[in-house]
Amino acid sequence: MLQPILTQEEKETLCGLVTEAQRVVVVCHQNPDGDAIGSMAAMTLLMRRMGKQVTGIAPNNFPDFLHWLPTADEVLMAFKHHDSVDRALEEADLIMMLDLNTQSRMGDLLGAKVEAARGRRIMIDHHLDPDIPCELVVSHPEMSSTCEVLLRVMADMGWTEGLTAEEASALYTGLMTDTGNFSYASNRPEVFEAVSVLLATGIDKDRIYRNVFFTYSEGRMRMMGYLLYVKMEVLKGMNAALITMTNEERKLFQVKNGATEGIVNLPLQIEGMKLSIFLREDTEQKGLIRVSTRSVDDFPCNELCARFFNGGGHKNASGGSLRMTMLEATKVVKEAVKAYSDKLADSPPAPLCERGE
Ligand SMILES: [Mn+2]
Repeated sequence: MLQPILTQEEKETLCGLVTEAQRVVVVCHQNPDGDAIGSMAAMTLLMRRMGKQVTGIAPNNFPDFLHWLPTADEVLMAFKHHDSVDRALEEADLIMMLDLNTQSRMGDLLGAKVEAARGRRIMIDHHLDPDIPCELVVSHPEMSSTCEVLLRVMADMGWTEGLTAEEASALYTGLMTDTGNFSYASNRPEVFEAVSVLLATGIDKDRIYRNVFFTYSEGRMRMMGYLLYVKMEVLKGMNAALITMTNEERKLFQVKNGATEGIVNLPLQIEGMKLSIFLREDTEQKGLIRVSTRSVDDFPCNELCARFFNGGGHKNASGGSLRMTMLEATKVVKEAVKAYSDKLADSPPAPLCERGE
């Protein structure tokens, strides 16, 4: 069984906020992912089950592979549905912020509108350092996803009584996408207890997997094959790989914007690989090369990107850009890899688990 995460006082606060609210707005972060849209969908369905009027608002568009989620097609976009967004926020008694910890994560436009709204606020999230004044903050950075936090909140409140398969499929999507289908951030046994609760509603998790991950176009699949077979350069001895792609090459495959998403992750599947770098020509600005980097373990992509690629980000995932030709950018990559040779070149493997004393 799922252990409680809310105190008695928090339960009473949440119960009061929900009971007194008639109109609820649910918001998520910019460039929404499966956890953002999944938690919004589940919360929307839950609040409707409790008789509330609910409006979902996202700062901007989300990927096509999330549109099958229940209620996803009614989500308002702050960047284009100005009037309906203003009206929903004006009328909201309660604003629920999901999968975000700071105002900036909603983008300037929606962030300012939410700040100005008079409704009371709840945050449910799993990012470090929550930083928005709220009546109730439920923040659990140790958890896999906001969807996991939300399910635990629902269980504490007794709202999982009558949990529907639609709600469960939305929550499962967030758990699945934020853990790379349970390949990271998912070692806690509670993750699988949560999954078990969701599966008990009869959802088809295999179909959800296909809906989200098996959605490439034929062109995207062939482009991936080409980039791996023809364009991937493995920097021997450095455990690093480089893939480059020009706009000329992109045209060969007639792929949509966003089709290069995820390409940078692929070389890390080679045994022992520590760093992967992907360079692509920007589709709009001539002479601009976009840089994406990914690493495993302790290799600091953010530091590398700040030093060589005018960028930054997270330790294992960062990006930047260079104003130069692809040939020149390739040279910068090789210099960068050389500068980090002490961290990249072969060393004895780390033990899988610490030995007890
Ligand atoms: Mn998340």
